[in-house]
Amino acid sequence: MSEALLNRRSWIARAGAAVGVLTLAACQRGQTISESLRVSAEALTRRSQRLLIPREALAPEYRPQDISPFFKPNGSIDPAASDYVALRDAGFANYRLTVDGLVERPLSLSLAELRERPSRTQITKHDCVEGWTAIGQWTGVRLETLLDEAGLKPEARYIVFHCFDALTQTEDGPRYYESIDLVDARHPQTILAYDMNRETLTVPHGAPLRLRVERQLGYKQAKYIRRIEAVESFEAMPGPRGGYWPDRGYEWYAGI
Ligand SMILES: Nc1nc2c(c(=O)[nH]1)N[C@H]1C(S)=C(S)[C@@H](COP(=O)(O)O)O[C@H]1N2
Ligand SMILES: [Mo]
Repeated sequence: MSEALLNRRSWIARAGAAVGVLTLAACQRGQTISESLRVSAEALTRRSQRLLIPREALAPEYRPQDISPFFKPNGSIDPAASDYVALRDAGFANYRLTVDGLVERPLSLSLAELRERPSRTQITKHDCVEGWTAIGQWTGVRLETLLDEAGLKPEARYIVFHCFDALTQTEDGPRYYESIDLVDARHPQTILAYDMNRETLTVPHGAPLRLRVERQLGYKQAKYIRRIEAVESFEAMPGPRGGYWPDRGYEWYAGI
């Protein structure tokens, strides 16, 4: 068993012990057992990862033979925005990733330039709130590499991913975006992937570049990234709660 899995098991054991203590405490306050269990289960999901599992911990990684034969493309699978369509029709030869906002040296990088940088490959499990999972292999450049190259200003606290697609699949619908904090941004498994399962990322899976932030749920894995922006607060983001789905009621921190 990998070290990550072993570590995860011992956190789960500690988390279980914490539930026991919380449940006992709640019962002593006169709550019913089912009420106290519900309360303590909520407390566990909300706080366990922050308190019991270090945010820096690695997500489990799998073996090549574990890769799912089918990985469901989900959400946007064929963006209609004209700027995207033009890039796609030219094989993304003219694509450039912008890294800007609260940085000392804004970057504008072609796919070839992204591929020249050190890469990381990881086989991980993707977990969608719709109730499916799939294991895939991702190769890309670590987000931290780009942030260090651009030089984050001290005020920078969140990283926003601006995408090409509108989930309505229309030309002018609200475009998808997501954001993460600097703990996740600097996490070793947080990469901007240009390859999936040893092949160039396809359009349904987010070509030419998509985020993998492996300690969080599927909707945080922004596809079709056009711009990465460092900001100081949620006020500087496109919507009120820091992401396309968070703005529609999902958790901003979607830890798994
Ligand atoms: N830009 C963009 N990113 C997105 C989405 C989307 O619709 N647009 N859907 C999200 C959801 S809900 C999931 S489960 C994953 C799906 O990734 P996949 O298509 O590679 O399976 O992408 C996420 N990232
Ligand atoms: Mo999802």
